[in-house]
Amino acid sequence: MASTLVLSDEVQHAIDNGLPVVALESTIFSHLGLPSPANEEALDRCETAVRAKGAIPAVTAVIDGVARVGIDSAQRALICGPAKKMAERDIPIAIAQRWSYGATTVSAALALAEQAGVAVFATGGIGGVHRGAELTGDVSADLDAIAQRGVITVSAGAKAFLDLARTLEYLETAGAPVLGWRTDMFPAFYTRSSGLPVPHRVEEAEVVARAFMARTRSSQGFLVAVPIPETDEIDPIRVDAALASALEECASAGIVGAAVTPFVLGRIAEATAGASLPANLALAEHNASVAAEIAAALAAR
Ligand code: PSU
Ligand code: MN
Repeated sequence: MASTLVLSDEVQHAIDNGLPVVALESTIFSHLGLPSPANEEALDRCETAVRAKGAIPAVTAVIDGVARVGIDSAQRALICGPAKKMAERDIPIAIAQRWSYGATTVSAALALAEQAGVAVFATGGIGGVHRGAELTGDVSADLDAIAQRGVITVSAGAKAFLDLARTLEYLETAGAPVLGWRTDMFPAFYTRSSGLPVPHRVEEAEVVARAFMARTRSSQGFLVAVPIPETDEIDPIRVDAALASALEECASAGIVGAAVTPFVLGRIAEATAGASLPANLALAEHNASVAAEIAAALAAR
């Protein structure tokens, strides 16, 4: 894989010169993450938010069998199109089989970011421990990647249809610090609080950067949990009702494994009559902005 990782000229230049860079996953921008044209809007808004804070955005993907960190303008249309979902374990297959577009999940994006030397990564929501994982064993590979890749992940907590308490327990066991961004509570994606406390609260990017520099192994990753902006939050009662029926439908339709997340997200979007889409865009943009602040604080050190 090392020999086939390609950086865009802009990202290569930024890394060579110690400029702040923010890696982005591509699943969220593909047809798997958001419907068109919301996915294109998401990409625009995330990139603009990163640049507004003086950092360089670096979308991660496998394109025509080549692992990339940073895309050029000709590749943007592809990024916003149909894709194969690609976790970290799938990267070598995507390369060997020359997938036209493997969209990175959090775990895949972290693997490519770390290899490229990018220290900060922004996403919408991470995967985690699924409800009923004691029976299905469904624990997202995102969690181990967050703990084991030396990269700071910025997300709006984990998706609300997960078992958030167990997700936090898992991160504790795996050794990933969870930092609440100006909050004491772990956020639940569409809503600002899951009701579960985070172990540490931080107010400033500078403190995140200082903590990251002080980590006890270079392979340790951090999770910075950023609540969705107040004005974009969705009514938790509406979300819960939509979630419950989506999960029931998922179970009765026999949907398992990697297909669960896209299915449930699609059903929530339908059931909340589009309220979840603007919320998803707003939180992704906000996370990108916070990530860029952290990347700038790191670059300044
Ligand atoms: N959150 C979203 N939309 C998504 C995902 C997360 O709002 O599409 C994607 C991310 O790429 C994340 C992945 O890494 O789902 C997790 O999938 P799984 O649960 O199968 O590990
Ligand atoms: Mn899974």
